[in-house]
Amino acid sequence: MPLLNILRYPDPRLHKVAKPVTVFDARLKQLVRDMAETMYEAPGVGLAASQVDVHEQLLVIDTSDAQDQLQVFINPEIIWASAEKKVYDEGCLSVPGVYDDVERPAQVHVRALDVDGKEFTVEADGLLAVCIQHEMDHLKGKIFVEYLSPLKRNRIKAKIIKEEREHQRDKGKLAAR
Ligand code: GNR
Ligand code: NI
Repeated sequence: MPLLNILRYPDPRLHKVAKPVTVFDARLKQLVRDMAETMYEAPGVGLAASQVDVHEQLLVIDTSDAQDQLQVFINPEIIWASAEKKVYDEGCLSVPGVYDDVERPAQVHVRALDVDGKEFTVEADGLLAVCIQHEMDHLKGKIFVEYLSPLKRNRIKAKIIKEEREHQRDKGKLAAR
């Protein structure tokens, strides 16, 4: 049951740019299993390798209600995006407790490889389209709060730093007992 540690904003490692996957071996399959388990446990509808400090172009998504339709995208590319945009109230496992509106293309066509290195394409809309774009941003080192105004982003950073300080203080109290 190896759950991977999810990096939290503003960790600078979240801004690393992921490299393409070139080797499709047992290690890759194990990483996919661990990332899927981590995503389901969180729980989240997607997870990018960058969030677990693995800087390779790999993401897992499951937007199904029953959480039984895992989709794996390796070296994903957006080959078409609609002119039509949609706003979605996004959240991120790396920015817990923060939700805000982000505008993105409503539909995208994505080309990617599966765990065996076989190419496929997906035509996505709705939450899946949002999620694919959100996860692909992670691979480029981009976090959804970077779409928000500097004012909002600074408020989010201040809130996270305050929460972290309180967390550390509570841990200290426990240790002193
Ligand atoms: O679990 C998640 N939910 C979500 C909701 C709206 C828009 C995007 C997402 S992705 C997020 C998981 C995550 O942080 N993936 O990187
Ligand atoms: Ni995210």
